[in-house]
Amino acid sequence: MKDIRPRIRRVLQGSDADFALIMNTSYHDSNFTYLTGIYSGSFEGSVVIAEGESAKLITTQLDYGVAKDNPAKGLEVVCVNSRDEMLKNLKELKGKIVGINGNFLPYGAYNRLKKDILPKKIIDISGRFISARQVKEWDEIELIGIANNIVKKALSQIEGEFFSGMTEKELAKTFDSMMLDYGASSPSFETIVCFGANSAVPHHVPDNTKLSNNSFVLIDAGARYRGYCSDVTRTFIFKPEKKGSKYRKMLDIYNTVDAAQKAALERAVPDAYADTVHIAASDYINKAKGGMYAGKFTHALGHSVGIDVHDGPGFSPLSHYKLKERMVISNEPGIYIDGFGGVRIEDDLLILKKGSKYL
Ligand SMILES: [Mn+2]
Repeated sequence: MKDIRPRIRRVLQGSDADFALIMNTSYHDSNFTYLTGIYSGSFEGSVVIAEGESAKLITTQLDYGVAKDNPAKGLEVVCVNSRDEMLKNLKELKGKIVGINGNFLPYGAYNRLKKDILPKKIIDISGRFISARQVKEWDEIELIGIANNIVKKALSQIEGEFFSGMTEKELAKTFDSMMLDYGASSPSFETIVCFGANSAVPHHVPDNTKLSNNSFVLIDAGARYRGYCSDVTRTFIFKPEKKGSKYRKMLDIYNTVDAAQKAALERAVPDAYADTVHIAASDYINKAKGGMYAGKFTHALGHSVGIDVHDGPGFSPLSHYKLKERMVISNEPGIYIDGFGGVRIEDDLLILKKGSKYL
């Protein structure tokens, strides 16, 4: 059985809040998943309140069954039949300071909540959630690992599905169904497939571009497994013309990105500052080949991966925090040449007690 108590402890330790309150609207706050361990159901309008070492989930008939089917150590489930009953539960809370996730709760819902729980004071503890979630529990890492195995298995076999003239949309569809076959509950985000020059656009949306010989195929995808995500990118060269200059250029870009990813990996160790990992990759790219690719790595090197694909802080020039064991951060350098194409290689990195490894 899942144990949510360490998560609650991590969120509340050192916080001014007496308890944490996460309220879903028609949207779902991923901190709700974090505090309950429940990754299915909609739980629209449901509330979870975490205090001390335990959490109380207040929900309705609609999702009560799902909640009952997903018991967790430290979690109590209460079913209410009306808004009045919900309010009664909120009013019974003893503490004076309520911590909410200000990054999620819309202004209207916040105002209603404020009235409902008067005279309690509301503070924003979104930062507590971000830092708590940045260091994963081992059971979370296991699920991110499975989500990684699924996407990597599909990526290792996808080349067999390539054919001249197919569209990016067709390949994306094939890829998604492979991930589902291998156990994903869904893609963790909309699969990115880029052919040829489209690979120079980091967040290109798959369209009807047709696959032609001697061109890049970039696939950036992830699987969701029991609420946890993976995010992996591979760049292939379809039917290369190995003697041509275009191929040599593509290969050179690829090898430069690959080496940059390895340079970053070497720096990703406990107690290193996160920005130094980004800088290792960007310096490598900027200096390679006498500066031929300077300025062509145009985004941050990585982001945390967890319940959300973009789960929190990662590797960027501004991320001046120390890496800790059990953080999971993507390592995804890229080089993008407008009108020609680009390469990105991405793996999800787990920081270990010593060093780090790819999931
Ligand atoms: Mn990513």
